[in-house]
Amino acid sequence: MPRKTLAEFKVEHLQVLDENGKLDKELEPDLADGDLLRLYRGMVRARELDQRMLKLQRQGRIGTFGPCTGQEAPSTAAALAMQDDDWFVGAFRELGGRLFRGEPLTNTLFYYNGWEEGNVLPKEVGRRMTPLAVVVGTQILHAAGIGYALKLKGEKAAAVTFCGDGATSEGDFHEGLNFAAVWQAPVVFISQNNQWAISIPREKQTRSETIAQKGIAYGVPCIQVDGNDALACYVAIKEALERAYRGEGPTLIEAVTYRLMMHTTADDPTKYRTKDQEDVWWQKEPLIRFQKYLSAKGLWDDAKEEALREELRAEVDTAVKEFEATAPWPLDRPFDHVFAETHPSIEKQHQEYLAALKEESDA
Ligand SMILES: Cc1ncc(C[n+]2csc(CCOP(=O)(O)OP(=O)(O)O)c2C)c(N)n1
Ligand SMILES: [Mg+2]
Repeated sequence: MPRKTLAEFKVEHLQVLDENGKLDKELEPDLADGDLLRLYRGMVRARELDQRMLKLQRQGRIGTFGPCTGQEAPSTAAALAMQDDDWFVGAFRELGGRLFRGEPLTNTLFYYNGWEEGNVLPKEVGRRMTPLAVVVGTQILHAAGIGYALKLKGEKAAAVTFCGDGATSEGDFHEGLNFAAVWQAPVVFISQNNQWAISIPREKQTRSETIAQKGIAYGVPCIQVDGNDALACYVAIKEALERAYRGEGPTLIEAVTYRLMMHTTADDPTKYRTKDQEDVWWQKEPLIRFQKYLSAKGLWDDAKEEALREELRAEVDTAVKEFEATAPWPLDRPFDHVFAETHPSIEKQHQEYLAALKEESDA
């Protein structure tokens, strides 16, 4: 008997605003001018803090961090599309979204200076935002579990989680997608495909033509968007959220973007990629095209741009001053947070650590 085709699949790509700022009017989301301006401001705010942190790190004033420059669109658009009751479950390259959800700049600075206290957010902000997840892929499982819990509780809310392209090769990604699909949990999975997992280019890391298609195996609706196009990100995320609120389960969104900076400040990308490669992506970065779009709508001009940049730089300056004026937390503070109650073996290690610190300072 003849072989039969059982199923055929397709993966859609969505772009609303191309790299020159040209709009596809048919696909333009129905956003109020105020929301468009908030979205732009959110992305520029992340860029300003990111670039300032890079200088601070080079001056030895903060520790290692992973810059988000060039990747502002997906998480900021997500934060705009989300309701307060949705959970923001990020990895470590979602500065735009975190700040948009209300994370104070000083918290970011504390965290990247090695103080876990940076993750202690004001109550309303931290209520539905998980701490940064540096262990690649773990947050995907947290989001799947949170989505499951939201469904059990009958809440009309979703978990929105982010991961890199490299993270999609972790077991956690596949378990998270499968779990959320089986339970039809309200989860929006966003993979920021920035083309690199440290020094490994995407082509060497997966044979899949797209990251989006990885959803198909699990029965998860999927789409690829231009991740440097904040409008495309917004449209896809909003659709995914609506699907989740309707009880129709998870969605996987691949946001195609580029890591314009180093992996972290401990990395040197000149060892594995060329400036020409980077320049191609600088032409496609997300802020300039959005600025062109706002200008074409009569919402933006050079004077507004200058005023915004000045205002944000002042805000960052103030945050840096406040951060540097804060007395450091005691070095043994992490021991207080391992368990809610004291534990003999942790206490033993605590005492050893205090003794080692004393020895070091006496030396
Ligand atoms: C489980 C685990 N393995 C390895 C690492 C070291 N590591 C940190 S980031 C990273 C690459 C992540 O690449 P990707 O998921 O594409 O995210 P990106 O850094 O590009 O945003 C690796 C291997 C880690 N933090 N956690
Ligand atoms: Mg990556």
